[in-house]
Amino acid sequence: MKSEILSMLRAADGYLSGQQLCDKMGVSRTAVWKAMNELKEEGYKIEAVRNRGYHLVENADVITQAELQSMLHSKWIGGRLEYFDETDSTNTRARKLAEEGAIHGTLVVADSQWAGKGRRGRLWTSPKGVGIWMSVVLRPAISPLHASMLTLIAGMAVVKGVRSSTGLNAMIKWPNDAVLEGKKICGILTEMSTEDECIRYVITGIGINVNIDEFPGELAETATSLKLEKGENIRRSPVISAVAEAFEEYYDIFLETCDMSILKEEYNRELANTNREVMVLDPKGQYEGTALGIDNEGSLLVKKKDGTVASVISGEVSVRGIYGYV
Ligand code: BT5
Repeated sequence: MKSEILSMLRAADGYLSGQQLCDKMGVSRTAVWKAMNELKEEGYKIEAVRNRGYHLVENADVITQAELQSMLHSKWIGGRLEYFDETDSTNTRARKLAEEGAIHGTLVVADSQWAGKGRRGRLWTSPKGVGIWMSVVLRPAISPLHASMLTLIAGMAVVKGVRSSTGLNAMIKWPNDAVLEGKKICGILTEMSTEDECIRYVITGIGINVNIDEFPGELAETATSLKLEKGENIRRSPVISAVAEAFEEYYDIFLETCDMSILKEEYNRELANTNREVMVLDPKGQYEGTALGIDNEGSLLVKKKDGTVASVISGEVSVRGIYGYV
């Protein structure tokens, strides 16, 4: 009921009387009044004006189950939605749900994580109320060999979603970051479960720093948030919604070929690493070179000092800028 009220208040573009809300939803005045009070307690600013009705003052940054339901316009992402005020890690939650049979597109969102995960056991700082910590359960009928490209798809979706919802010109740092002004605003963690060389499920976790004012210790050098770059508070739910829609769009295109051939050109335009001097941190030995862009398989092409071009596969190595994070 609360998500319906939110949708109706937004669509009303003015005031909506209690009676109109009761009639449309077929509930009592008391039920509407109770739901309004709950929404106010959750942080929404709802004005009630005598003889005119209710009006939603649209700038509170609230994420709840009802808020997300009323804001998501995606086709299949969020078909099942699980929201948590706090959790260990949305990826861990999504994994458990997937093991229990959760459908393709199940979306897990948390307001805070106490054990947010980065790649290879690293930690992801996920403070309360100021970030987007979300994971999607995917069940693609593709070879596990192609699954790492889903990270690239997610990167494209973040960049497009952030741009369309905030106007900020985020770029991709291959393979799993999005950056603004050379600093990290987003990290992506893709995990997979396979059986007999088939994918059982993939979890794509996306963390976006939205209204974080300050980063602890070393992160102060490498991380930033949408708020720090834009200079104003940003509502998270429209960003979640825009990223989900963009993800669906790119996912469908990716499935046509199971590689990056159609998306490569756009990806490379959004790539912050292009033509940058990078250090490839390969466990077999690190080397420097110039990043050229990705190939059809999603590997990063790096021109080495001796003129040869290496194709760097994500998952095995990290890439760092020589003159900064990118
Ligand atoms: C990542 O790993 O960047 C993947 C992060 C994925 C986070 C999302 S949140 C929703 C979902 N649930 C999870 O539990 N995880 C996913 P990696 O490339 O390994 O980078 C990790 C490194 O980024 C850390 O070692 C820190 O140096 C840095 N870092 C940690 N928290 C950060 C933050 N909030 N913003 C920017 N950098 C951060």
